[in-house]
Amino acid sequence: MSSSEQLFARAFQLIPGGVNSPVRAFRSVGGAPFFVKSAHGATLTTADDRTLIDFVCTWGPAIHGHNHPAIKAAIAAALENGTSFGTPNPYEVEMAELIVKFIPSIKKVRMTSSGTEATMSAIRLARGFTKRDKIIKFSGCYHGHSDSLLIKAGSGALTHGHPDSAGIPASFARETVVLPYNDRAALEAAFAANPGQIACVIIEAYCGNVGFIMPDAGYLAFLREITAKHGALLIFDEVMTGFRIARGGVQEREGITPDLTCLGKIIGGGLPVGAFGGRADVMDYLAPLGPVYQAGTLSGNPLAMAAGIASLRMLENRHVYATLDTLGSQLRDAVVVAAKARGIPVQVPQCGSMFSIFFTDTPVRDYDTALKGDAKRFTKFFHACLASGVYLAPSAYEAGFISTAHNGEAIDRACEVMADAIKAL
Ligand code: KE4
Repeated sequence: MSSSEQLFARAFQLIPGGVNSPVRAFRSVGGAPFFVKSAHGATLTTADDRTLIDFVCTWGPAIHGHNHPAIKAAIAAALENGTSFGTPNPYEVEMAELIVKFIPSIKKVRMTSSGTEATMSAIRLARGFTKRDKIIKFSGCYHGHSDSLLIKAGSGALTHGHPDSAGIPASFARETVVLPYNDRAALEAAFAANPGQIACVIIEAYCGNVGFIMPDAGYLAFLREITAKHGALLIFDEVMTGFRIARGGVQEREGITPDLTCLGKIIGGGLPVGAFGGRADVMDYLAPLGPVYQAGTLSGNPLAMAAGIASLRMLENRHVYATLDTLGSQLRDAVVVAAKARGIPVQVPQCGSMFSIFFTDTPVRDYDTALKGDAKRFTKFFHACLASGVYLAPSAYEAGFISTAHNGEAIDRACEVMADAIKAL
């Protein structure tokens, strides 16, 4: 078996940057990525036969740990009947029934093959339903890589967006208003400046793509109120937080009812899946019933549905979330205590099995304060943990994830490693 170094050299010749998704390239923390040949429970085994305790959990899906026997068995059973039919299949119905049961705001749901497709489709649906073109998103929130959503304002609250990515026409950027997260005045000003023009507001209600940031008390309720007042749809992007923060996602924990919700990750059990759903009157605007077109060759794929159903079935018992919160608190406390003893400023926002570590004494509440974190110190911390067998997201601006498989030895060992890494900073 080739080593990670040999594999990366070959990959680099044929795949841009040697990776199929940029964040995997270690560009923001330096060094070369390792290749993984297998994953079980809380650990990854690399092509170099290193065993790592994994806090990326394939960016969220592996809430039960990697290669869970129940998910494996479900995929194997479905595989006996074929891999893809291109027709409706029984698994899709069961998946839809589970999603609707777990997230009451979702009355109808459409499956996709990625979170990007889910948010892109939800935006198009909101524009079709409201017959308005502008959308509001928040700096620091990531909703996948569709053109309307890869937009970030310059400074200021009411700036017309400037594309973060090359290749996005300025005409697209003009339709996306980017606001600071946790800023009520910015929201009020944006709606006042664009009367009757905002189709929707899309938000990661708990941000997981700028590190982990939670909203100020009352902010989400304010957002729900102002969108309803102005006839704009409220879209919760719960691709990351759905079934993770709570069985019903952030909306269950916060008691907010969005008009549409985007899902992904956990509902695929590790296979490619996304979904979007919500109010029936809005969802019925989708083809073949309505004028908003949306489609996908592998949407509702039987293997992916079987894996996702097995994953969701293991979440029916809500006690899972108490376990995940205990694990998250244990990790947070280990880092905070070590940093205090070392006299290092640190913020460790954590809710259940999502967390991040910012090296700053400023409470992190939005993109600007997140950037105040000492990225150099994070990089040193990241590599010290990795050298001792603990793998964190290779970026200071991502969330960490914990699975039920971390319970016991893995979390205890990880806490030791992280505390030692802090002490060595
Ligand atoms: P995908 O298209 O990657 O399945 O989902 C896009 C997406 C949408 N919404 C939220 C809140 C998300 O977090 C994501 C994807 N998350 C990243 C992690 N920061 C995926 C990892 C990657 O890009 O490789």
